[in-house]
Amino acid sequence: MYARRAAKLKEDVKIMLNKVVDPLDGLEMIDDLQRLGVFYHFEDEIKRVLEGLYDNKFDNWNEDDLHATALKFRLLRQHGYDVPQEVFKSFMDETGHFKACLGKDIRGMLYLYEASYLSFRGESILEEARHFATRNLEQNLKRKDIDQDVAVLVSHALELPLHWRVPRLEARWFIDLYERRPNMNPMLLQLARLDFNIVQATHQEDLKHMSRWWNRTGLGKKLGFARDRLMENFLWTIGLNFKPQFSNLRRNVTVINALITTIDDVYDVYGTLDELEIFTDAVERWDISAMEQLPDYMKICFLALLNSINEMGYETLKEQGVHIIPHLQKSWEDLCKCYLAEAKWYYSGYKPTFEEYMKNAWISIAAPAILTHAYFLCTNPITPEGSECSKKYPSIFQWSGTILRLADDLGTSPDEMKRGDNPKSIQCYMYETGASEEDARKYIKYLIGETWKKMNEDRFADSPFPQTLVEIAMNLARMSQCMYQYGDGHATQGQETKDRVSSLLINPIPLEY
Ligand code: LA6
Ligand code: MN
Ligand code: MN
Ligand code: MN
Ligand code: MN
Repeated sequence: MYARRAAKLKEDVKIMLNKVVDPLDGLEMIDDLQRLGVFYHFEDEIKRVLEGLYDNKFDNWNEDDLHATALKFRLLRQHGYDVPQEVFKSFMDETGHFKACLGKDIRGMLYLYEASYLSFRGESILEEARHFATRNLEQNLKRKDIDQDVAVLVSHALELPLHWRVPRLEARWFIDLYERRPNMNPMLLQLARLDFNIVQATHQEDLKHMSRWWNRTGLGKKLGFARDRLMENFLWTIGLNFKPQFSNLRRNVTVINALITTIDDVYDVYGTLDELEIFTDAVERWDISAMEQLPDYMKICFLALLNSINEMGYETLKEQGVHIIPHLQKSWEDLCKCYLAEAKWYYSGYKPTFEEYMKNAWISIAAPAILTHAYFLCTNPITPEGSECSKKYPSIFQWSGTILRLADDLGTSPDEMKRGDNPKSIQCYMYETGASEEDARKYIKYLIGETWKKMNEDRFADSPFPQTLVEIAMNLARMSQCMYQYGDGHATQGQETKDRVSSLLINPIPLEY
């Protein structure tokens, strides 16, 4: 019944989208569809609307409407249209600052703020826009007479901009807010709620399957020192790609995440340096005969890795006739070598420079391993150019890994330093510059922002990757900013993660019939 109802609503929304005349109406509808999490049903229609707008070039942009200009800029850039930052020039005075009178328009400020996060390096107008809008929104939030629904939107935006937010989590949050909006479209609201629940049922199937798999491996029970975090490992995959047709990707990435979380603990928490050398060597050889030399607890871990990854390779060989195991293996070898380097730093008390640390750390956080596997799991046909991603990781893997690493260090390094671990980005920066921890943290957050700009630029570079993979790379960065927003959401089993699991995976949205 739900599926039939949703199908009908989808048709109605398509008709509505195709009838849009006023460009601003079209843009707002797209913005809502995205935030409500139902955009993926309307990719062709959205493209058509944006294409029509882009053909207008930049001369007849609505020069006195900040909200409209900012929205148009943000959506076009998000979808890969080359729009210059200069479209905001008409809102600035001769001194190169945004006109003070704009500050009265909170909605305009909010949209300018969100648009500024689509920036590239060195775009000074957008940099100025970000400062101006942030300052202004912070001040507005302090006003007693501010509209409560606006206040909720503004503080949500200031906490994390839309461009950095995980689409599925944002959808769950926005659906409730949208319901209260005076001019909301009941058809969109209904579709969003129904679709959320229908997709959630698919996620529950994925989770059941993966939970059985994890229990069958016995790793959680056998390796008492390692994090037993199937739910969290699965939650990441919802962040990376929630679309119902990507179950296979989510299931396999859950396996990868579980192996990463376990093996990371082997290196950081339990293994002796000698054992770690042997394990690294075994992963390099990728052969059953390497089992002989491993201690028992590593045998089960190594065989789980070998079997799981080879099985993924088997599926691809069967489906596409392509032999990908050497590529997958390479990413594990790189990962383990970087783990080993950190273990050596730790045991020798070595303090790398910040740069030396980061060269290793964007790989040791496993982003290249995750994204390499994701490439082979979401691409058909796999191409020779794309397969090169394991030989030389593309820059988008590096930006994604850099953000994941920095966000992880912000959230996990306090506990890691207490337990004993190699110095992380914060500590390396402090040793090298003499900065306080507070300043080091500020610097790391600044770097996350700068790295996002590079990621934004990469959207416009030639790439052998499907859009799905580019989205996954960005979503990995987004998910890390969410998981480590209040500390270590991956490991500590705190309330934030529990709430996210409940709202995304357990509780459906109540429907009125
Ligand atoms: C990192 O933990 C870890 F296990 C993660 C889950 C982060 C990214 C990997 C995924 C998505 P920890 P370290 C599975 O903070 O030792 O221990 O590199 O990583 O800092
Ligand atoms: Mn660790
Ligand atoms: Mn580690
Ligand atoms: Mn370590
Ligand atoms: Mn960490």
